[in-house]
Formats: sequence, structure tokens, C-alpha cells
Amino acid sequence: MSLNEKNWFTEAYNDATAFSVRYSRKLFDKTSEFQRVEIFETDIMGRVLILNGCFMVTEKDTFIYHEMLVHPAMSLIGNARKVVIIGGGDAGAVTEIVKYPSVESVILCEIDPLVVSSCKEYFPALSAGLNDPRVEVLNEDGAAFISRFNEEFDLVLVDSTDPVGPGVTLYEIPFYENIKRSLKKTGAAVLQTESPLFMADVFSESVKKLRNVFGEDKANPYLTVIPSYPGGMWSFTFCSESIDILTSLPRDTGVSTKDLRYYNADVHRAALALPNFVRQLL
Ligand code: AAT
Repeated sequence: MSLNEKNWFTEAYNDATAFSVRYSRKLFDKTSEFQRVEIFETDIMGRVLILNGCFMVTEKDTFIYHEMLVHPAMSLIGNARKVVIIGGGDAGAVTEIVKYPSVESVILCEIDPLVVSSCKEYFPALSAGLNDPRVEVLNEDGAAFISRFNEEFDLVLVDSTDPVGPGVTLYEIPFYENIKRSLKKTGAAVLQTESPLFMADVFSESVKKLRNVFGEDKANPYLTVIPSYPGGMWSFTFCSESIDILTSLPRDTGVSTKDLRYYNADVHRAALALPNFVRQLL
């Protein structure tokens, strides 16, 4: 097989590295006021969602991302009732959250309605959680939305794009301060904080800003592996005034990890182990 054959979709990470997937069909290609949304059918990665030229979802590995975004925090909070997801218009995070019987309301605040509508059509299993009556979808800038609340939410998830275009405000200190204010004292936030290997600066800056806002020992990254994201090694950062992710144990939530494909108590513990080069970035 050669890269010169046609139908390769390539995400260029920079001038010298890229990730390519060969597709059998292009299913969708529209441009909203925020970004270009493309969906391809591929043999190996399943359907893939590309926003502005970057892989956001592949059917092959997106379960790792969404399970690791949602379940560590939900297991530690134990009885989360009110949840907000900022970004995440593919609704994969919503679909994981609605598995919890304790959840009473989920707000999905995705700036771009085109992402939600296209994913509903082309990723029906991933976005199935949108049919749950507890879920409300808002099309608004997540930074503006979260600035309006005071001690309201048990969990805020930031399932955002990289710090370009509409995603820029989601990497700034005022946004982090507003998340903290919107959380109940017993609540937590989890943010996707990029690749410590390929986006070391963004990772390092984000965690430092979060520690600045929440407290030095109250914002802690954990790691997983997402093959379709730059560098493969991926980080999330857990922030909470009252729950210490480094010492707390997962609680009984009514969701059995036997029904999940990635997350379990051993994976939870292992995800907190940080390699030396990652520690040095903090
Ligand atoms: N679930 C994995 C997919 C994503 S997509 C992130 C979403 O954030 C996009 O749909 C984008 O429209 C939305 N978004 C961007 N900026 C804002 C904003 N200011 N307010 C609300 N939503 C926003 C995450 C991929 C992770 C990175 C991969 N490299």
C-alpha cells in the first residue's frame, strides 16, 4: 500500500509529522460559522469525525477518550446529580453520563449545532444519550455559559477542541475561575488537557493555570492512550476543592465497570501514574 494512492485523509500535526487514515467514502462535508465538519467512512478506524482538519472522533478508539473523561470523576463523586459538558457535540460524553442513575440533569453546551446534528445522523450509537429526557442541548460558547452559575453543579466536563478558533477561551484563567465558582463545594471538574508529548506547552500551561485557580494540590492530571490524537499519549486534569484524586477510592455508583470497554478500578489507579518527563512539565 502506498500513501500515493487516493483517499487518504491526513491530519498534519506540523511541518514534519502527520497521521493518515485511508477512507472508503466521504459521508459529510459542510462548513459552519465555526469550523469545517467532515465525516469519513474508513476500513480500520470506522467512521471518523474531522473538525478543521483534525481527528475528533474515530469509532475505533473514541470509547477510550469518553470513558476516561467521564468515569474517574463520576466514580469519585459517587452520586453526581447535575452535570455540565462543555464542547463534546458528538455526545459521546453524554452517552457515558446518562448511564448513572444518580444523574438528574445533563447540560451539553456545544457552540456548533452542526457538530451535534451531523453526529446524531452519522454516529447514532455514540450520540444515543441525547435521547435521554434528562439531557438538554444548548448551542452557546461554553465560557459565556459557565460564567452565570454559583455552586450549582456536581461535575463540569470540558470536552473541548484544541486552543484554536472557538476553543481559545476554554484555555484561559477567567474560564477556569468561572468553572470553580459554578461547582458545588463537593463537586469536581475534568478538562481534556492535550498531549504531554506532542503539545507539552499547552498541557503544562493548562495544568499550571488550573493549579493557580483551584490550588497547587487540587488540580491533578491523569493519562490515557488515544491513538488517533497527536502523540497518542493524552491527558485529562481533575480539579476539585474537596476530592483528592490521588488518595480517594472509586465509589459504588450503580454503574458496573463490567459493562464498560476501558475503565475499571485498576485502570483508574494506573492512569494517575505520571512518567518523569510529565512530572517535570508541572
Ligand atoms: N469528544 C471528543 C471531541 C472533541 S470535539 C470538541 C467540541 O468542542 C467541538 O465540537 C467544538 O465545536 C466544541 N467547542 C469548541 N469551542 C467551544 C466553545 N467555546 N464552547 C462550546 N463548545 C466549543 C474534543 C477533541 C479533543 C481534541 C483532539 N485533538
